[in-house]
Amino acid sequence: MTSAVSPAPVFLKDYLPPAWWVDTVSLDVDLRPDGTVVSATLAVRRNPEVAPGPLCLNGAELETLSLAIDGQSLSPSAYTLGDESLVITAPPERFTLETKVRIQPDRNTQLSGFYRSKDGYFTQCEPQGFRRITWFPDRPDVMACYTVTLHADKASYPVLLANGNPVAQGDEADGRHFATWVDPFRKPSYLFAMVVAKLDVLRDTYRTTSGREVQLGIFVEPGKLDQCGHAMAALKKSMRWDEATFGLECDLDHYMIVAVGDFNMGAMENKGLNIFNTKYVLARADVATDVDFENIDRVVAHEYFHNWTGNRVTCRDWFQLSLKEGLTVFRDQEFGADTHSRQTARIREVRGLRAMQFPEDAGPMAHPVRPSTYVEINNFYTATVYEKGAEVVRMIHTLIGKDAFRRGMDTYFARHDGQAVTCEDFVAAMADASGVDFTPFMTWYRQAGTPRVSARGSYDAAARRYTLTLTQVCPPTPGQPDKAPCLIPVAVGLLGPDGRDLDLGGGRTTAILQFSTHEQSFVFENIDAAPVPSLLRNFSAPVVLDFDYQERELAHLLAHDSDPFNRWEAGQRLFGDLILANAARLARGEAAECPAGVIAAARTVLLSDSDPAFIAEALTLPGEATLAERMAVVDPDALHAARNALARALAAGLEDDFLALYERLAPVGAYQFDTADAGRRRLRNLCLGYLNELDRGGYRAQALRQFEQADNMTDQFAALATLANAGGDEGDTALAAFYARWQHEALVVDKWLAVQAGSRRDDTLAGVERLMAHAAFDLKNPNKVYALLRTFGGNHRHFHAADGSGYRFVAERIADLDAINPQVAARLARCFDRWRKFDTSRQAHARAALAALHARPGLSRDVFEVVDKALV
Ligand code: 0A1
Ligand code: ZN
Repeated sequence: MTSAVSPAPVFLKDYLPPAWWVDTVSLDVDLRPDGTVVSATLAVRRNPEVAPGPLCLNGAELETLSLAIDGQSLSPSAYTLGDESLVITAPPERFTLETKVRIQPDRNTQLSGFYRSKDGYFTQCEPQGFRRITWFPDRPDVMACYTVTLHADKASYPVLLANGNPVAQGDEADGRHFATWVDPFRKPSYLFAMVVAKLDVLRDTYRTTSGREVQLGIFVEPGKLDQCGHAMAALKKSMRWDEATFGLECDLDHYMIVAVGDFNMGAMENKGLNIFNTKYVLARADVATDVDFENIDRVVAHEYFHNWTGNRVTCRDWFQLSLKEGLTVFRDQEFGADTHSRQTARIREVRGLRAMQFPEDAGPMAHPVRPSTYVEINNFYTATVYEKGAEVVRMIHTLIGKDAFRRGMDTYFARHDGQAVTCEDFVAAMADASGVDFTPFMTWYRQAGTPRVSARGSYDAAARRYTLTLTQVCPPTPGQPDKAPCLIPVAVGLLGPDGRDLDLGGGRTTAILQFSTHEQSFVFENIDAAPVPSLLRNFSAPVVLDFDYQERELAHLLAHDSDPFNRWEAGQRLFGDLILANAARLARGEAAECPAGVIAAARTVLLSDSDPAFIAEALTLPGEATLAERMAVVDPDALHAARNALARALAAGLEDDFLALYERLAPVGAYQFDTADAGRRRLRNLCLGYLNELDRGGYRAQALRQFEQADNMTDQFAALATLANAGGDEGDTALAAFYARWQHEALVVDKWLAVQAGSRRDDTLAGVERLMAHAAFDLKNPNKVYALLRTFGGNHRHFHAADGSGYRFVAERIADLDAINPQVAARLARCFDRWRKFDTSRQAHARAALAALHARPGLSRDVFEVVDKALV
């Protein structure tokens, strides 16, 4: 669908190198009550490799005060000034451009550019926020050295930070002060950052292997220093890990992390001055869960790793976003696997991929890892670019092995340090270092959609031969009706009747098949008995794999597979198949069933001596959004009821085991965040959750006791979540007590909002509507919006309510929010991605809600793109 004012898309094929380079940037930033005056001095020179042309600078919401070239004020005939562009028609070959603008950070509710938050002023420049600070060729292939001087009132804003090293500071008249920072590294404008605020700081130092001392600082809201220790430890761990794993050292004298409560995303890797959402910095046992602690490790590492993969080597243009994001997610995943548990890390990655990226890849916003067109780049910070991008890097790692991958990384940095490059450059480094031809692999970067692989096995007893035949298809996606086959690494093992791995030749128990055509057969010789195949071990490729497993084969894999991922996977298939079959039964008015074999298989896992974290993952049922992808027409009520029915059946069948385990796993000693303890807590809380499926007052009382007595947020919140989903009054009691206790901890209030928005209770929408008016909610704060509204949008049964109430409610909130913060509004609009998978009545409600949104005058480009594509 298009409208008369459709914003124009941008295309990768139109990329042209910049006609002008900027070598140095000097910024003087003066914060005054009537706005901030930014004076910029740019050393500009013509790019000799490009045909001469005008200098085009980007800007947005800038009040231009003056323009000069080489000290001479620009004559009006020399330039064209628009709202969002400044074109200097025929500048000299090399010149100094001076511009002076006023900006209004206090009115900046988009949180892009320079904006006000509670404790001061902060920046967010990726991808196109720098143009909201000053006129600039705001594209990542223009890299410059920056010097920044900040001036502000000293008492209100004692902290003045920018990228690089502090070189001067001092007092000025009228109680003001200044600081000058010089960043010796050339960088694209999206990595620029400055902070003018009142903050406390936790300082530390780090010595690199080569002996360089780095000053570390974590800046947070006054009074929160006791919540910074974990992030500081994570930073130092990440630095050590990158040295040990990739030989990459920190190149900076100062590495600062600043936490801000108003932030659109998780965190930002600005050179030497990372700016983080408080959610990924602040943690203390009583306010943060084990999952929060682990996420902080991952996000701190992610931003630190960007210093090499993103900052030292950056992206030529925004189509290459996955060059830095896919690779950096892969690196943070590996860090997480090495730091915590490799097997549970992989399970969680895949669970996340299936819940978020697979639906994206099957919906109206589907795009390749390296998109070829976009309307609004902010809409492309997606699960596909990040998580599928990481899977693509992981497949390269699988195909060439760890050592060649390391050589590929070395080659990449040797070739491209200091450059802005493309995904092809990265793959070429891997190809050259390994000697492998990656031409057939490039489909993964170009093609959207999740390939579907079907496997068939046949065993020839006389020939002692097992033949595995694989076929692949990739469904059409917007703009890509016909798909080419992908090169898919399929890791395969064969389990013998005793559950042991068969020898696939030379003692190997896992083979990596390179599956690259529509259909291919792979033959395994010397196989003595019909095996059960263990396919796609460790999830070796981001595909959907179909194999017609029997229930007993899945139970065999669940009990014996030497690949822990596939043990988990077997359980997910067993549960998923049963839930879908039961959803169909319930929709026909029949009762749900639970075969004894499924209960027995679950008991075997529960009572096994596996790692508790693994047991918990194995007994966590697949999510509704993930299962919905397997239904031709989604019936969210039947799906929800079928999933709950299985949970109840498992609880009834394993009640004594859950209870015994709950008691056996009771904490010994005070809380500490540690992988093993976290695993035990996770399993114990899973037992509590299952017991409460039985809807008994005694188990609710037990949950309430845990809620009241816990010395840590993990156990307290798990009990709260159990009660908030259960019947009885205990949920309301706990919710009220939780808010009374934590109302002054913003991040804990977010949990309180989310647990209500995600609740199964029948009156959830009414509750969310009430919470919109609660003092705890604020539509201007992204974390609050994500906690309440996006969680509701992910509440499968309530968002997709048959009467359309969920759709109408969320669509109206998107409209309200669009006037404040288009990026966050567009993220919320993604809740509508899968509306076409539902019945015609729900579709009619969703279409009406989307059409009303689409018709609104003044819709942002961000929301327009999402809604327009949803309606196509
Ligand atoms: N590069 C950051 C993510 C990020 C992207 C955009 C932002 O604002 C619009 C903020 C952060 C990362 O990958 O961590
Ligand atoms: Zn990133």
